Amino acid sequence: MSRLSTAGLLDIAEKLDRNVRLDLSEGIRLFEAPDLLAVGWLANREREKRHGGRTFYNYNIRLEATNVCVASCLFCSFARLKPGDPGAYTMSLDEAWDKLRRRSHQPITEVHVVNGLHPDLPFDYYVELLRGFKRIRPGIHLKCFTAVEIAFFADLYGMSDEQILRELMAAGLDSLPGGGAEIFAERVRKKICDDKCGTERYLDIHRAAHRLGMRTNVTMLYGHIETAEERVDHMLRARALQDDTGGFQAFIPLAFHPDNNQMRKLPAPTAADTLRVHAVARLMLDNIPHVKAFWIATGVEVAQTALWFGVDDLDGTVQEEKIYHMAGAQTPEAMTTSEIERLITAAGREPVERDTLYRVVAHA
Ligand code: V47
Repeated sequence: MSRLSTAGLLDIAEKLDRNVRLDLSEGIRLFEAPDLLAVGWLANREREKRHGGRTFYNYNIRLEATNVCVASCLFCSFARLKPGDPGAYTMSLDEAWDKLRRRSHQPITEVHVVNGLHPDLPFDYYVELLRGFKRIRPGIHLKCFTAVEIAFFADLYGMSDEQILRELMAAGLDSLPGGGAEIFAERVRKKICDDKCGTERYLDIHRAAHRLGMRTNVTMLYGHIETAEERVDHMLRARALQDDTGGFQAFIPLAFHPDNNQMRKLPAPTAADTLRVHAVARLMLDNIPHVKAFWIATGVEVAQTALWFGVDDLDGTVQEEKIYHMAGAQTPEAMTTSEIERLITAAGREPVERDTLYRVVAHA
């Protein structure tokens, strides 16, 4: 208590004790308080209230079927503007399906797909992509296409966002990943990703997905030009939608990686910043069950440390990843389930393999 008092956080601790939610100014204070361990201690208390020491991970693969993209987000090192540009690729459906097919010996439970916004592919490409995955493995969970992709499909193929979601669900879509959120504040969005789906539409698409019965995640790209206030504002907008729908499963802060993109002059966020962002997210988001450290983005060691700073989930095995590795990530592209379990156990936490919907996976 005396440490919280010295840190100037006693009133916040008392509010949390009474289950009173924190407001914008308190969120900013949590970013500004010098005592990172005091903030982490509070976040850990909230984490343990919800999950004890349990730490979730899943056995998944990542697939980026194309990096052709009409958007020009300043932070992106992955996108190539046109088919035929150096480094541009689009997988055939068979190549994409093969990523799952050749892993038939692995008990994978999720395929996570994120793509560039390709201007020339037919809608059928995406429909068939999903159908093919389900043919190969009927029980697999398909977490595919960010809200930004859904908005792009709707505009390109002349359908409503909801129609696109319904058609993709009919083809096997099970949930939406959280990508494309970046920072909700219009000032930042205008500077770093002006030519893709805006904040209101991102949130509306998640709202529609929740209404249709899907679960989704929400991300936040941090460590570039955003202020502490804009980070907290981002969290509060996610919290407000969650009050209405309850459909978000996890909040995922994503650390900005500066290599090979138009913001390369900016330094990458430090470990202290990463730990704090995850901790503040746990403290502000009283209604989102999970805070995930995406270890590819944070680095393995920081993700492990974050398990004492509010984080209860480490994403998954991933196996192949391009978006971060093209932006300079030094992390491996894959971890085995036993490596993830060792990391969690060595941190004094209890590993739990989950499926995408956070049901415990028991292997025979
Ligand atoms: O929206 C792109 C980010 C996101 C960079 O829902 C970058 O479970 C840092 O959303 N530096 C896509 N970040 C990945 C994503 C995700 C990851 C893990 C789990 C889930 C989930 C979702 O990657 C993009 C953007 O915010 N990104 N470039 C970069 N240079």
